[in-house]
Amino acid sequence: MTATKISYATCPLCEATCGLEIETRDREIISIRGDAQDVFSHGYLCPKAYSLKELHADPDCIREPMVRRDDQWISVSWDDAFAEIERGLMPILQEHGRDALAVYVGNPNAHNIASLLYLPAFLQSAKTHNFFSASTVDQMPKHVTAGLMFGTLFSIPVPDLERTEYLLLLGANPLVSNGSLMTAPDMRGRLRRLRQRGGKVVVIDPYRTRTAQEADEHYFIRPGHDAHFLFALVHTLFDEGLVAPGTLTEHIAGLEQVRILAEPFTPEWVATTCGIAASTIRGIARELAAAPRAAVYGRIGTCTQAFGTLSSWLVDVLNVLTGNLDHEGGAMFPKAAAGSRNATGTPGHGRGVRFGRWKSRVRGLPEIYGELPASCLAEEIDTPGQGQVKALITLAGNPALSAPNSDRLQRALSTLKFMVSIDIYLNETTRYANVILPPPPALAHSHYDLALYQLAVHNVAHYSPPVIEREPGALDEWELFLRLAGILAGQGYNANPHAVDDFVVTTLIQREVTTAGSIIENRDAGELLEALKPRRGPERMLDFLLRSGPYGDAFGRQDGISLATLEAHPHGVDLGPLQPRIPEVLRTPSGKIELAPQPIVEDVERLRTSFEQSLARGNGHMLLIGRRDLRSNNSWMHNLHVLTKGKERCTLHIHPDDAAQLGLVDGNMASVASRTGSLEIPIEITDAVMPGVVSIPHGWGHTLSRTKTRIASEHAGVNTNILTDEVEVDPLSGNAVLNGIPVAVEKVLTESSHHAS
Ligand SMILES: Nc1nc2c(c(=O)[nH]1)N[C@H]1C(S)=C(S)[C@@H](COP(=O)(O)OP(=O)(O)OC[C@H]3O[C@@H](n4cnc5c(=O)[nH]c(N)nc54)[C@H](O)[C@@H]3O)O[C@H]1N2
Ligand SMILES: Nc1nc2c(c(=O)[nH]1)N[C@H]1C(S)=C(S)[C@@H](COP(=O)(O)OP(=O)(O)OC[C@H]3O[C@@H](n4cnc5c(=O)[nH]c(N)nc54)[C@H](O)[C@@H]3O)O[C@H]1N2
Ligand code: SF4
Ligand SMILES: [Mo]
Repeated sequence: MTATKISYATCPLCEATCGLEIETRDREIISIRGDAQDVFSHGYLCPKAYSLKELHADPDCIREPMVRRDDQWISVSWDDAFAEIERGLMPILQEHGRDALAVYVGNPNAHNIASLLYLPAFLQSAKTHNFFSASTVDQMPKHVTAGLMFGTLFSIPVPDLERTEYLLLLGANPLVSNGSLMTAPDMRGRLRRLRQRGGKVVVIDPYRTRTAQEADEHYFIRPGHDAHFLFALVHTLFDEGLVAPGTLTEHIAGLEQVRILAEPFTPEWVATTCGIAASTIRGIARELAAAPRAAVYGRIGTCTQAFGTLSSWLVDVLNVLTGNLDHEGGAMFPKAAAGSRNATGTPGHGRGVRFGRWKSRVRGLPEIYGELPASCLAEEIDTPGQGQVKALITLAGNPALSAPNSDRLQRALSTLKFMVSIDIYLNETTRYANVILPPPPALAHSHYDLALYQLAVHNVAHYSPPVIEREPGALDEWELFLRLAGILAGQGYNANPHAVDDFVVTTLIQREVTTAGSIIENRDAGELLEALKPRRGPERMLDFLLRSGPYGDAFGRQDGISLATLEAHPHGVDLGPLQPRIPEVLRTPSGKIELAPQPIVEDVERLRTSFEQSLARGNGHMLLIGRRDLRSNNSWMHNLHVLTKGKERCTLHIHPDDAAQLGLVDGNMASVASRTGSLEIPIEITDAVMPGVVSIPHGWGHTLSRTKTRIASEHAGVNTNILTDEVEVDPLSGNAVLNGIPVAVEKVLTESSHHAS
């Protein structure tokens, strides 16, 4: 028997980036533990990490390329799969143009270095305007405000958790989600320490979450009313003379405009709709102003709603007005070792961001950072006319469950002429594909969190090589991307990915040496390319990004890091606590923090006039929200016994008062109906949810035919996105509204199956 081996790697499952210690024998995982020496997570793990072992051995996982012939899936060679894609896809593009292809990129790509590095090249070859991603069912409002206020899409301030003394959290449940746009392993430990040093945590959420239970104070808010509430805080700060941006003053533009915009939002007015008393609002504003180190943080509950961008903007406005932005213990800008646009080029100003360079064909919604809203995907497929989408490529995405109005989207997917998926499961989305390409298993490729370290509460860099050797003949994810790119670029199905890779890295180097202010400005590109040898693929790109990044060795010109440094530190490299970065971090054309960007200012009127509408009450106006569960991960970790065993979790949470009024009984079934559809679901009565609000988790509903996820179908649940409405978006970001959906709830008289078909 071969000896066992111990490896260290980063958990790829959520944004916390915990360090794993993994024992393997050949390609088998023997055990997974927290890496006690990890510089960031210090051994912390959540229950999901252990499930990587079962995931790795899941018999339902796709291991070979598959081609669908009618309703039969057959395994084929890689060459045959790519040839099939070329035969299926290219005639459609030749006949109908490039926009006939849509691309949808799902959440796991955010954790995948190959995707992050090679997606741009792939999209360049695809040459379609119809690019969609999970970002517009998630955090796009944060990218919009980051771009407009600070100049780049990832300039998102994060709470300096290690030093803050007052944390106001809205629409986030980091004790369950393990944090988002705030990379911080062990949120429970971090919040405990915050409180132990005398700090205070206040949670604003229509649900009394685990995070709320651990906080000092929790207030229910009516879903979708965060912008009202936050504006009332801003109003109070001005009203009571508490605005104190301190050293930020010389770096901000638009302060007076913010004051004028906040004028109508008195706490008394706002209290009538948001459900939080005026005295409480004033109290929170005063505490926020008085705390020496405070941070306001808003996450998905504040993004996936009709005022997502306004709410996200107001979060940062409050951090500025109280002088906490960019200050120790406030909301600070991480400085990532690689790939961060606010750490390259000339410090202090830049080109800023521009949106709406093209519009979606059917609804005319603007492009944001090259993307169109996922809420538009169905209509782009099912609305005939010039430019109609006829083919789709999904990359690690399950929009059939995760995007709004999934019934319509699923119907649309069934009409596609050709579809390709890179995925590990035959699931609700990939069942419509003609070809499925499997990536290597999670632990069989290298890992570096290019995106998430840009959001980390402590500056770290951690690279891990593959823990498990790839099966002979299996392709790495970057090779999949580049072979698809080769097909789309007209180079044929067997174009050599290595040649494309050389081209991609040369372009990258070329761009950096001609960037004013870069630490490798004016260097010889050919020489640098030579210096990266013999690396290739993501490792070569990463080495380049690290060496030309803010801690880089500038290819020998200075003391600094390279990929070799990270390879020598298997538990990660600690790059220190967050440091103040203003004005250097800014990339706005003015070189200022834009406190009142024009598009945002123009949207305030919509908020102001939304009051009447939001006063509607009663059944038909119950508001549906989502919830996350520690042992789940969006739609795709339900095929694992370790995570699904136990009591059913896909239930309707409803307040006892509402249940009594509607005659609902715990454990019985309720029907829930919205504009887009209806479903039946078991009732769970709990006063953790705000009266007038009901909650259903997303990512369930594994009842569909022609899928192959055996365990998931035994714990099927229902798909809440049958109820969410693709028509409702946050206009500035195009983000889907997935919380605060008006629904009617009724008891189901006959005891019927809760499995929606
Ligand atoms: N109602 C409601 N809807 C929501 C949300 C909500 O809160 N409420 N949340 C939204 C959010 S935040 C998000 S991010 C989206 C997620 O939306 P999606 O990204 O569309 O969905 P996921 O469930 O993350 O699906 C991931 C897909 O990738 C596959 N996969 C897993 N690992 C890998 C891998 O290593 N490589 C490849 N190639 N494939 C892999 C899985 O099989 C699955 O098909 O859902 C959104 N939908
Ligand atoms: N265990 C687990 N972890 C995950 C995931 C998972 O599915 N399961 N998904 C991952 C992904 S893709 C993401 S994006 C992150 C998300 O991470 P978080 O943002 O922390 O997500 P949630 O836990 O859904 O918390 C959102 C909270 O918003 C509340 N909420 C709903 N509507 C409103 C509203 O209008 N206003 C306010 N103030 N609150 C509202 C909900 O009640 C909920 O408590 O989690 C990641 N981590
Ligand atoms: S918290 Fe996230 S990164 Fe950490 S072990 Fe759990 S799933 Fe993995
Ligand atoms: Mo997400």
